[in-house]
Amino acid sequence: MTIPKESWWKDSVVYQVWPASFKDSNGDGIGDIPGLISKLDHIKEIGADVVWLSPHYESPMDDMGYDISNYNAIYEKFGTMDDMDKLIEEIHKRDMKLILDLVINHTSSEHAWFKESRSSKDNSKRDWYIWKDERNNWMSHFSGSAWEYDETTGQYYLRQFARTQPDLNWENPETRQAIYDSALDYWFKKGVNGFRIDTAGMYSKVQSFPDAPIVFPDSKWQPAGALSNSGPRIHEFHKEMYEKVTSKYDAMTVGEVGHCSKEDALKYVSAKEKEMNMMFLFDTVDVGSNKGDRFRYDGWTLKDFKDAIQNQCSFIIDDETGERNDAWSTVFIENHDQPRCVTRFGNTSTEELRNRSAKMLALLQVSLTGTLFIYQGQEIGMTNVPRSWDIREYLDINTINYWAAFNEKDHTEEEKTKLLDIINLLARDNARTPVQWDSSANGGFTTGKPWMKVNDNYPDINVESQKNDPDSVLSFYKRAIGVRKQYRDLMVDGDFEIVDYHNDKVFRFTKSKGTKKIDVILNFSNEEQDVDYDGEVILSNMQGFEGKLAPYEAKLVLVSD
Ligand SMILES: *[C@@H]1O[C@H](CO)[C@@H](O)[C@H](O)[C@H]1NC(C)=O
Ligand SMILES: *[C@@H]1O[C@H](CO)[C@@H](O)[C@H](O)[C@H]1NC(C)=O
Ligand SMILES: *[C@@H]1O[C@H](CO)[C@@H](O)[C@H](O)[C@H]1NC(C)=O
Ligand SMILES: CC(=O)N[C@H]1CO[C@H](CO)[C@@H](O)[C@@H]1O
Repeated sequence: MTIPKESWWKDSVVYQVWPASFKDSNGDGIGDIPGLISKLDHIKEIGADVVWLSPHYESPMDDMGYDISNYNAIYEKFGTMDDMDKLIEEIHKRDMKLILDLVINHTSSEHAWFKESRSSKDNSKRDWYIWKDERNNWMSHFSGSAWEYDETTGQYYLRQFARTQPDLNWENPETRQAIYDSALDYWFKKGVNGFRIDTAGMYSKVQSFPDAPIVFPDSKWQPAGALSNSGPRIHEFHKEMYEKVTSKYDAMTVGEVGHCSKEDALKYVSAKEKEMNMMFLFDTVDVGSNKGDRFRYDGWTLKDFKDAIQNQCSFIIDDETGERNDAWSTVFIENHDQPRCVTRFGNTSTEELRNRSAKMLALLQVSLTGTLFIYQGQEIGMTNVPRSWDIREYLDINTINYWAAFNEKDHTEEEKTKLLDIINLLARDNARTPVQWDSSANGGFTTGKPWMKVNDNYPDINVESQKNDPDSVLSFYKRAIGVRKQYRDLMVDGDFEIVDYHNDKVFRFTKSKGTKKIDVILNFSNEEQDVDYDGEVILSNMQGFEGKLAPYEAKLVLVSD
């Protein structure tokens, strides 16, 4: 089967829901599926075509649901299987599609498969996980050894994340089939339309499990790197999953592969490889940060930002011929692991600039090539948490561990303040505060006590107040997505070209297709400079034009041929 050239997922606008913080329906302070159903019309009105639901499965929640104890059950605080069936029905009723998170590198140690596997060395599922007498030097992504000693049988099991997240043994065909049946087929049969594939590059490990090369001389444990990332059989596994499952449905698949070269990335997403449709590239959201440690941050420049966007848009161009290749790209600037874009890349110093820069970033996003992903709250310009919040309000395990490790050593007040500034700018917690629905208590997210504090600015920034205001960020997102759909060939699929790469104040680029062209001008500066354009403005975050743009002013111009 070949993928049709213009597949539905290319044009789709995907709206990501992180269920714990979306909408609570029963007052327990945690978002849930009935809450999500009650807000589907909001998602539809923005212009979204697909809902991506972050993990909703049964889980002890050691890692916010990325530790699944049953692929065919729902985390009880999020609702029931009936609620989930209803969600699928209600989404389809609105002519939208649903994709789920697919977490199959590991399960929770509470999963029935692992309970059996650990029970004895001759259990029939022993080989479904990775057991060894001796451990190598691999490091867990959540610090320490990647191996956990299990007293029951006196062996170690591999767990590259938390100790309660044992890695599945993909070498065993029976295990793979069970994963396909339980984690994928079960949900396809219920009518879901695809998956966002977590840690999609990690399933195949070098089977001799050698020690990893030493990159941190001061540590006993070393990153497994290529011994477990894009390992020897990874493409065989993805091809099998495609052939046996995803190709049987008209599915959308988007992988999280982490950092890899374009050449390696294309092995996953080139259509002829028959593996997955597209993957996330992290260049834009990582600008200014060290790739292995986001809190080592030096600030970003507009040139870095342009480079990142260039990489993302030229992902579908063959470097040698300059022609289109057969891969597809993604566009995103927020997700559950990123801070809020208006704080990170815009300007929140005044309400006026905040509104304007949120709209400028919206205009940028809708103009870029690939499938567009929007994260809950982005559409109303939700911001990072205030700098004045106590560090104890941050609940993400990543932030908590980082701050604890930092404080084990001596630091000056100045160094502490600097790290707290960076945490406030970049922590994942910023994306995880509850969605601000209205100006009632807790932003209308819950009638109870929210599991995480609601951002104090909810009286100013909320869905209700923006819904009927034609000048709001929300109204702008709706309009911008409408323009993206109207000029689909240029905006979703046009050829991207930066006009003034060396300008560090203005980001100007064109998108073209045949003789048609749009000119996008974004003012990231506060400095005097004239600008000229030729054509009809079809989208702008400000009225009028006087030879120069205001700070954070953005214009999308349809160039006349
Ligand atoms: C935001 O704009 C204000 C007013 O022009 C300026 O003083 C400030 O430096 C800007 N902040 C950022 C982060 O660019
Ligand atoms: C910013 O947008 C909000 C929401 O639409 C609106 O209430 C507010 O008046 C705007 N502020 C300014 C200064 O434009
Ligand atoms: C960007 O905004 C600044 C501040 O208003 C202005 O001086 C400058 O001319 C603008 N740049 C362009 C290219 O219009
Ligand atoms: C970006 C992302 O979703 N990362 C996830 C990768 O997988 C680990 C373990 O499943 C999660 O903890 C991360 O959140």
